Amino acid sequence: MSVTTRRDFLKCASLAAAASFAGLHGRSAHAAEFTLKYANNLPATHPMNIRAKEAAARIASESKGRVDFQVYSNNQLGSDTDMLSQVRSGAIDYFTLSPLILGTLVPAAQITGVGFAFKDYDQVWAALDGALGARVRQEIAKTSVFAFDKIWDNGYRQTTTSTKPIHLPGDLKGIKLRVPMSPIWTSMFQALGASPASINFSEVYSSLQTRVVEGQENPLATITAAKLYEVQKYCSMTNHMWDGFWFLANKQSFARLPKDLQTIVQNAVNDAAMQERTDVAKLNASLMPELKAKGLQFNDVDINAFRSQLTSTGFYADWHKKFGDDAWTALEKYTGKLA
Ligand code: X2X
Repeated sequence: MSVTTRRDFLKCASLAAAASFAGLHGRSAHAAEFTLKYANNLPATHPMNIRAKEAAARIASESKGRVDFQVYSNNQLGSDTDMLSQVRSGAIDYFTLSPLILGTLVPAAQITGVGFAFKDYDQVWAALDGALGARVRQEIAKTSVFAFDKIWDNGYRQTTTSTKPIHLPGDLKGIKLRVPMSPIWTSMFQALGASPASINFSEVYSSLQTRVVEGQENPLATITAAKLYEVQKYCSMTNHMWDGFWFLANKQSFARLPKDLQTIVQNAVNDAAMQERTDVAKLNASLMPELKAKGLQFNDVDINAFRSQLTSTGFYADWHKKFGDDAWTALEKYTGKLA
């Protein structure tokens, strides 16, 4: 190729550099127009990240390489507290977070985590994909982020300890139990008689390993993915709350995308959420034998005894007052009378 001017030379040099980079890293020589960072707190093996990576590939294909949707699993970009402030500022573009931890920014979002509220998944999805979910997303949208329509699943939470099985609320008395950073989580386990400690998920394994706390609570799929069975001995099937993850988007970042790319991203992510829900429900229903084989000792509990304790200690009455009659009525439309 004959070089006639300095400009031509520089153009040839940059094309040659891009071609060699592409050869080395297997990527197209053309960098994406939009690089989007999605972060979460779950291990790479959890269905959330499996499905998120599939969505990333779908977004790259449907946008013809214009969007590079990057998945940062397992607290790579910081703790939940860090990632929440990053998605609010736009340092990251997307972040999946429990409605209850989001409660530190949007108190009304905690309503979907009221103890023993949803009896089964039919009630959960009717509420979260219905008026209650819409109501919560409306509150979230008053901040610098908004939530995509379809919430991702975490599942029904079970209580594990390294010291003793939990059969009745009285067994929780004085138990140093890790809970996520959320007012309603702390309130509920105080009402049940435990000594809750608010710790980000990024510190849970080490806190259990060093006995800073003796127990925690999570769905079986999350317990398995985070290998918490290595530092816990008992798993009591309390099913004390359903929990999920709102897919939060920074508003300014999303607004910078042309409309066609916004649609591609939202459709791929919402479809991934629906697939992840199926994966997680299947896993939570099937992991007990595997966890038993890893040494976890299981027991069932009398759920009514726990529910009665939340009634008698005024937990339901207190949170009914905090959320207000309107929101509480919107919840009980799906759960039935709670107290
Ligand atoms: O922090 C937890 O326990 C986890 C992983 O379940 C949530 O993100 C709420």
